[in-house]
Amino acid sequence: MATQTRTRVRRPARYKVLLHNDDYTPMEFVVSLLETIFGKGPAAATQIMLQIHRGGLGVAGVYVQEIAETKVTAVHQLAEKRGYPLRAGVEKE
Ligand code: TYC
Repeated sequence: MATQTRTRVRRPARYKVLLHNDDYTPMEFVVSLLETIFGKGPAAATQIMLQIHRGGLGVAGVYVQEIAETKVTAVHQLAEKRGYPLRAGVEKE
């Protein structure tokens, strides 16, 4: 009888995209980023933005690494274009 090799399925690690609070980025800009880059609806986007505004940090979304890093780049590009100091980063879940 043939030897059977069982290979376990590994789910890809997931990464949180974190947004940081600052004093200069307008609230509406953060809400629009959460809608356009992270696919949140207006209510969820507003909630996340306020959580960041009050708590200093918040999770915009959770993705596999490459997608998470692409989202961070998109945030930085849009913020830079407008001259806002918005910071974003990824953290392994
Ligand atoms: N604190 C900003 C303000 O009062 C709003 C803000 C929210 C900025 C979330 C960044 O990630 C952020 N305009």
